[in-house]
Amino acid sequence: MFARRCARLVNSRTSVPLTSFLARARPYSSGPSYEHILTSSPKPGVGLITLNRPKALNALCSPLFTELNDALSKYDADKDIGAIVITGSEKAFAAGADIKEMAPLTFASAYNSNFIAPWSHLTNIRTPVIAAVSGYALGGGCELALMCDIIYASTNATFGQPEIKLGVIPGAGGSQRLTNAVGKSKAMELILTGKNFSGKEAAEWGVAAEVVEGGHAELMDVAFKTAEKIAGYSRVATVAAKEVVNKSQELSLREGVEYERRLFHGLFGSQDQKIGMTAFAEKKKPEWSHE
Ligand code: DAK
Repeated sequence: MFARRCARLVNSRTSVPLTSFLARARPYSSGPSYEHILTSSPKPGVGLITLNRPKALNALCSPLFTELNDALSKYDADKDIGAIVITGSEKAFAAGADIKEMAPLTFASAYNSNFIAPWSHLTNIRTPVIAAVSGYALGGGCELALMCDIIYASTNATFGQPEIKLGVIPGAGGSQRLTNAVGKSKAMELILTGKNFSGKEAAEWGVAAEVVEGGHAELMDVAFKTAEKIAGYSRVATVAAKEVVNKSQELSLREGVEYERRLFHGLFGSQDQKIGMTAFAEKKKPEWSHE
């Protein structure tokens, strides 16, 4: 099964340089066979989700989102997984929501079916999620990356919110999350003109944590290195750290600082606080219990 999936990946237009990490990858054992994504665990504690609709530049159709959400939920519930990486191909992270699926929609059909509501599921995932972006991350693809906790971009990454060119506006949080990242004036310029921005600009403007020189393989190396590092810490602490940083986007400074302090106090009830601080005092490597 996995060999077949890998072959599909090699033969597709994704041109992911597989040798560096898939040789060590294990299929995600409890994962079902997906049609539009690939899942594996290429490093200890790391769950990888590769968007895999190469012919449509990974356009985010509803079935893809159903699979993505399923894989995210399974990784989130897996005690062996401490970080998740979402990526696409060298050419496209995701070129947006599937325009061909959206084109015939009416208000009634979109409203009645709650079209694209499942998009926000990613924001409920408690495990840290890294987006590794090569190629196009447009519209919903850019919004998907913005929902992740850390973005790494390759030098060939092309971000943008081009919805204005289609007669609509960002619909999956782009107007809010992009504005939080780049500020109002720059976000207005990007969203009102629909112009793209590069991986280098994404890093300069704070959208991405880093732009990685080289191709997709180098990008994945950086993403895996960070994911493995995060997965090597106490899950109790990493989940709490993610939660408090996210609160900074929603609460006032005073409320956020109080929230952080409460959670900090709460961590003294965890086994891993004792394990981490005792290991430091004894000059040993902590063996986390994740409890
Ligand atoms: N949807 C469907 N198919 C797409 C697609 C997309 N977004 N992007 C590309 N494709 C398909 C193309 O149609 C083409 O298919 P075939 O013709 O071969 O069958 C194939 O992928 C290759 O594309 P191109 O031939 O166009 O490739 P190029 O290299 O020439 O151009 C491109 C690459 C990325 C510049 C171009 O494909 C492009 O401009 N794509 C559209 C980008 C875009 O406008 N994206 C934003 C879509 S709107 C919501 C949540 C989210 C959203 C809305 C609501 N709610 C929660 C309510 C999101 C909206 C959007 O994302």
